[in-house]
Amino acid sequence: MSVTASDVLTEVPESVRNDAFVEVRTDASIPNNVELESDKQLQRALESWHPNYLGWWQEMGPDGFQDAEVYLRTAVGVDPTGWAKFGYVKMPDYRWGILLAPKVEGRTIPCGKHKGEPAWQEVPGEYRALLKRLIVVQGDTEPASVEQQRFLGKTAPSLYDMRNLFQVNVEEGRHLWAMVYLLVKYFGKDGREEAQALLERRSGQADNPRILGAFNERTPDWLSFFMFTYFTDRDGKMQLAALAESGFDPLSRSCRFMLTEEAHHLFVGETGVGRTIEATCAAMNKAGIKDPYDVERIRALGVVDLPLLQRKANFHMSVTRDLFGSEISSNGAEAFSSGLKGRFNEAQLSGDDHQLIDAVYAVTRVIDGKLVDEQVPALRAINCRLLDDYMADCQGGIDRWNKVIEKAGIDFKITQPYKGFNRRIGEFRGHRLSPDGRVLSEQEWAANSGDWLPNEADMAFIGSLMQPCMEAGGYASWIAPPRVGINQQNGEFEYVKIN
Ligand code: BYC
Ligand code: FE
Ligand code: FE
Repeated sequence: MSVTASDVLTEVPESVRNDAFVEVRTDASIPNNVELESDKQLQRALESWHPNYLGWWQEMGPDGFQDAEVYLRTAVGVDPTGWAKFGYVKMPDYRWGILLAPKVEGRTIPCGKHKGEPAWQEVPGEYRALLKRLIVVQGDTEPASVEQQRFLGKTAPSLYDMRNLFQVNVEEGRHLWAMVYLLVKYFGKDGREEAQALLERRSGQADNPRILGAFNERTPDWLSFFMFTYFTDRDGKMQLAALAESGFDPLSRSCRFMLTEEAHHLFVGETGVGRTIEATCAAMNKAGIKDPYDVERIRALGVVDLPLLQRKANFHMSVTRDLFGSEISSNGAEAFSSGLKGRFNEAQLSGDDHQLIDAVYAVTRVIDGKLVDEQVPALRAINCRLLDDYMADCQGGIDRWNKVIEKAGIDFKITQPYKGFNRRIGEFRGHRLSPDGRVLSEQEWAANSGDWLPNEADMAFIGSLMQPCMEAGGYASWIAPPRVGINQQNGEFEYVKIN
């Protein structure tokens, strides 16, 4: 499971892969391929934001380890086969750059009312507010995730994992830069104010929280981190893919390049959960435990029982599904019909008018306590469709996790809970649904939810496992080593040199 270009590309949607190489100015004060040097006003605005960003990084970025030498990749180009270079870097010295995927000559708006018109190179005036809102919401999630993951370094199960955490963190920082570039370049004073506000909101803080729900939840342990990077970074993948279809070309190009980095975040999540499962199955087999529900004995082995993994997955899946917004949404319709945001793989969808004028889409609703599939105008169901595509996209890694369990001869299967399970946004809000899709009474929910979502004892147990392992080549009891190192490094490689 090495991070080769081809592995990474399987996570990057076909329609957004890059095909041409564009020179990146890596020597500039802000590395970029957007000719920053030729726009002095923009350069000054970004240079004045830079120290505030670094201040935020010091205050809210990884706690500790800021002096450690971390084996990180840095984006130095936008060619998918050779865009990154690896080397030891102290995180505050990371070269956060502004990188856009190459311009596609003659690109047109792929969907909505303006379909077929040349893609916008400037902000379309009539959609300014909506476009800014989409960029701000996207931008807000990036620093939020860094804040959520802030304390994890101290309990890293290995230097390899610690390095992956910091890699994800610096790249989420770069994603913030990507959105700030768009705000500052294209939205004048408003944009500069929004860029500043992105450094002021704080994940989980009551008086100035991050915008979207899942980004105010805690990521208190490594299992949460792996579930987050598998499930929540995958919302990132889907939303970035939808924004990569934007008729506003600078946003499209930004998101196309961000997707290249996103693939590694998903890899960290998938393999992190996968290695946790591997350690559990190996320990169970060694101890001769066949029953995955023999929880007390399994936990005594210092590994995570599979039912607990399922509950953690249930939690992360449900809060992430909320990130798609209401299934039926006029905002969603507006974003699509204006051409600011497409569907997943929009340009590849054949047999479709890309305008959805008369199209309908089935949305499941709860009506009189029953689940009913209703045909809704497809435009208004755009969020629902992206959510459905997301759920399909989640399944691949889950199937691979189940293969590990099956191979170990253990009778257990990780599944996706029903779409409406534990939802706070959209059609299922205010209803209680079981993971197998039954509408429940409040009493039934209260009696069972502890079996479906992590309970206090679960979280305390996971907490107790979070003992750091910081010698090169060593791993905590609950997680198996990776098959292959980062950039083909060997098993003893010192991914983080802690001074
Ligand atoms: N929590 O019509 P509605 C990533 C608000 S992740 C709180 O239902 P809409 C990453 C909504 O803002 C990808 N509020 O939905 C991952 C609206 O408020 P306003 C992030 C919510 O607007 C890991 C109101 O409810 N990118 O990159 O069509 C690590 C009614 O909204 C929530 C994007 O999301 C919620 N869950 O859709 C690092 C792409 N859901 O405006 C990074 C950009 C909805 O009335 N954003 N609301 O005050 C969008 O496309 C849309 O804003 C959303 C919401 C899909 C998020
Ligand atoms: Fe991101
Ligand atoms: Fe990410």
